[in-house]
Amino acid sequence: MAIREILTIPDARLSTISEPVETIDDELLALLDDMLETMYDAPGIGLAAIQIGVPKRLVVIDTAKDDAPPRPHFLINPQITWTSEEMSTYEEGCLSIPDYFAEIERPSACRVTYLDRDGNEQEIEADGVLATCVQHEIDHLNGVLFIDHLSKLKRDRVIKKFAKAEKRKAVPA
Ligand code: GNR
Ligand code: NI
Repeated sequence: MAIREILTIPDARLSTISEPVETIDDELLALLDDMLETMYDAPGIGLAAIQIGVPKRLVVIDTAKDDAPPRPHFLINPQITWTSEEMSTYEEGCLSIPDYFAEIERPSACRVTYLDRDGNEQEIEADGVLATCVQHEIDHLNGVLFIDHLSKLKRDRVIKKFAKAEKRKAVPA
């Protein structure tokens, strides 16, 4: 297992639409393990493969409380099959947009189908933080970040701030 580097905005790779996984082999399982280790190390409650530069439709999630035993979920080719009409607002963050948080409105509950590590079809119905997190991660697979749900004005302000910080790193004063 290895901790991989997490891409941050304005890295253009984060806008990639990720490709479905065709075969679950040892290499793919090792990638899922790296994703989980990288997520726990960050720490975060979810991670999509594109965040470590791999454009495959893979997500890892663990929303268990810090004092509870770990409960990792591995989602291969996840698809949202239902969303509630009821919406809820959650303060979201993203490991690819460090130290920035904003309230985002999404469906309060959703159903998701996916393949697990053994290639078995699974379906979960999620609500609360899990529903928010699953939708946030599936957005990543489609090249969408949570700031894309903000007004253009707010989004551009965030991107500009990160682009400036990047420049300062590239050209030390
Ligand atoms: O760690 C994370 N926390 C979080 C909080 C609220 C809504 C979504 C998330 S996901 C985020 C990790 C991440 O960037 N996953 O893509
Ligand atoms: Ni994210």
